[in-house]
Amino acid sequence: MGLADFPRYPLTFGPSPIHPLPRLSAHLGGAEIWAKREDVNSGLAYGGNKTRKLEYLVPDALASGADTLVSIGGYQSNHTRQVAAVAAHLGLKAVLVQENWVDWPDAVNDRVGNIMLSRIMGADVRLDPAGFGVGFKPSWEKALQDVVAAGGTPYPIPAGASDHRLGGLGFANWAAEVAHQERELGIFFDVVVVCAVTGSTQAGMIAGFAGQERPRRVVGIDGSAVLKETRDQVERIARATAQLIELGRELRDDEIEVLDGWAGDRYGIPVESTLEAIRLVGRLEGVILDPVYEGKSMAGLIDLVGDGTIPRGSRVLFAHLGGQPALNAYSALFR
Ligand code: 5PA
Repeated sequence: MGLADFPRYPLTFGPSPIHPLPRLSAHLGGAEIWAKREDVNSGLAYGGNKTRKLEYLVPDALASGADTLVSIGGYQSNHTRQVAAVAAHLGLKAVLVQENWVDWPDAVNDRVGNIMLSRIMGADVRLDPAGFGVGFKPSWEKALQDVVAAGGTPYPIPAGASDHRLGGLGFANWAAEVAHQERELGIFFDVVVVCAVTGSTQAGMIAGFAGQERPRRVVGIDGSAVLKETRDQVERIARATAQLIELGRELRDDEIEVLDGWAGDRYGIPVESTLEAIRLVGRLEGVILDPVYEGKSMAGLIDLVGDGTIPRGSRVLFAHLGGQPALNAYSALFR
């Protein structure tokens, strides 16, 4: 079975836009930087990378007869907000376990931004004091049991829709979409830069690009501050996805590239380079990045272009995966 044989339930507007970032490129003085915009990919609650992943989970959820999507994330999870939106769109219920992944002192961290949007969309939002971790949690098991006890049928969606058989397909499809857009534009991106946390975004890209004729680098920037675990997630999901879409060969180790140095010490806490990247891209391009994910991957891109690791003359595609609603919980940083 190839990728095209998997059912896909459209939740996006279509191919997400690709455009150059000319003032950022000139400022960095090396490679030519472009962006592909998952932050504007859908009309469902601001979209984002999870909306694309969910396009491949929804047919499975509907086929299972589920009436409730159950998922998990931090208080300011973008993923759970997208699950809430998709549930509303489909007329399903959503139960969301929102854990205290980030020890962030903002007084409205559990009230504004993503979590507020999920509440507006009618999700059953359950705050839980557990800390960061993308694995399977007791609170999540309990949420599933509660749905069953109430006579419902849950469909479990793990953190970031990553540890799910179909979790890598959305971004394998993204890779095909990029190739199509390249043909239309008559250009080629040598390097893709993407933020990695639960891993299936980068993993799907790797599996998808691996089947294309012309090789390119897919550089993951760790946003978790636990490089080994992030790399393990990306590798495991990339290999499983490659097998699922019948790539026909094993992925090579050098195809799995996750770099650290921009996450700081802790997931969810921006560092100086994050804030500089957010301000720079805001001021030069009018493009908004968040302090948890995209500000960190952009900080990585800026340094890799600046020090020549991404050589002059390269054309770089920054995967903008969304996440701006969380900015509302970080207002103190921009006063
Ligand atoms: C997230 C994830 P992966 O988890 O697929 O590696 O993607 C990282 C990522 N950018 C990058 C944005 C805006 C993201 O939201 N967010 C998680 C969430 O709960 O929102 C899964 C962690």
